Amino acid sequence: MWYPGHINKAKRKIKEYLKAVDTVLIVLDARAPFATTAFERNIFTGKNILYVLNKADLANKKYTKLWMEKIKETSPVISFSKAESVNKIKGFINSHSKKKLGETRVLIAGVPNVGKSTIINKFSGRKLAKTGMAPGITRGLQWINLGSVKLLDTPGILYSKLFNKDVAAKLLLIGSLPVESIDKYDIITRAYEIFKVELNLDKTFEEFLEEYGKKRGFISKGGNIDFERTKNNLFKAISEGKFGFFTYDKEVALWMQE
Ligand SMILES: Nc1nc2c(ncn2[C@@H]2O[C@H](COP(=O)(O)OP(=O)(O)O)[C@@H](O)[C@H]2O)c(=O)[nH]1
Ligand SMILES: [Mg+2]
Repeated sequence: MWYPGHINKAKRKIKEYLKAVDTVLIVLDARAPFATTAFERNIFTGKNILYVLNKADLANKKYTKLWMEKIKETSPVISFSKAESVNKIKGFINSHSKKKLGETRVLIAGVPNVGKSTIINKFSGRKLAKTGMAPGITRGLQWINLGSVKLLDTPGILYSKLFNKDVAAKLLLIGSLPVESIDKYDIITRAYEIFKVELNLDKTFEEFLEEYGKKRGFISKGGNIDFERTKNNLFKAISEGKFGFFTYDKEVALWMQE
């Protein structure tokens, strides 16, 4: 399973910086709020934890509402998407944090690609943090100063071993795990099984790929479909919502925030 060294480094750095913050803004993907908690949340124990259900524009609204209600039972949460005004998050942080010496220091955390850097950039109004489709694009740690709020962007974190196949498959569907990095074929086929329910498909993965690759002209020299290219293009399209807006985590009962 994909686990670059920089994620280990990110965890060490986060632990170091945690001493300087009181509030942690955990960014989850609204399409998979449970799968996007696949990291050691106990490193944040004792901190004021706030949740953002991000990319709500790509999720099924009915489930976002259910997840909001569930998470609210234990922690403050808001839903968000990059099309909205960041004042929503500013207000949320201000109403749920205690200022120390006149300022609130907030660390933003989450698995790769949930939109942490995009939020930071909206906050600053400038393009400071690098954003992008490639998970792991945020490497170093940087503070963004905004009057009384100081924000720290961090690189994505994940469990070093994703034992749960469903979690890995959902992280693949939302683009938090790059498909190129997945060496276990059963995770890819599991992702397709989860995805096909949303579209009511009865095709096998191979049939679907064949059709998708042909339609886009991804043909290799021998005349067969270019499997790698088709697979990579397909999972990128799914994660960007090209097939529709789906919530893959439907069981809110999975939420057990201590
Ligand atoms: N549709 C949609 N895309 C988003 C949203 N937030 C971020 N993105 C996209 O998701 C990708 C990853 O964002 P980034 O901020 O780099 O994620 P990070 O790895 O958590 O820092 C980028 O292509 C963003 O444009 C959102 O609310 N909606
Ligand atoms: Mg980032």
